[in-house]
Amino acid sequence: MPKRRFKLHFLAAILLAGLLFCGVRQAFASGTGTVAATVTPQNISVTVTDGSVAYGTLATSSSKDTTAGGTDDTQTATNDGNVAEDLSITSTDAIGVTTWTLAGTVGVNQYKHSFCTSGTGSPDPCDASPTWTAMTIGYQSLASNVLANGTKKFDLKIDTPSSFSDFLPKSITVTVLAVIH
Ligand SMILES: [Ca+2]
Repeated sequence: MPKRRFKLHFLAAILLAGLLFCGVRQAFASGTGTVAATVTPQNISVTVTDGSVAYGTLATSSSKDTTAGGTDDTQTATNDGNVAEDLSITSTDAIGVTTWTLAGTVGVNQYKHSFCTSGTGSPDPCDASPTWTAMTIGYQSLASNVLANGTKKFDLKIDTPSSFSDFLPKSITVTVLAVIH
């Protein structure tokens, strides 16, 4: 056998032995196990449909609501997040030239804006014997523990001021806030 060829064979044998040695060593010196982990990003979200109420043109010291006996425009808050939520509600003043201040009673340029979630009506509970709660600038509880994809129906009611300083339209924003239950 030429010397050079023998050397190559010898080298190959060493490499092969090395590979075998490593493979054997690995098989006996360690092992692995796995954990398949998943995570879902928490989403806290709420939508209100249809999200628009028009009370129309109203006289002083009058009221109008969104029940079947009023504008028949019950609103639905939907938990479109992926965790159970608590919902709360607030109203602004009525803005436009002379602001109507939100209050628990009506007065001069002072109005009341209420919400209802309970009554004896069906399918809209507030269509009969509604329980109204005057909204405030701060949030008040609208619903507790609304499950993901769950809904809460509510109606709104306005009581107009005892006197007006102007006769131009007023804009009000009602906001529903969702926090994790
Ligand atoms: Ca509407």
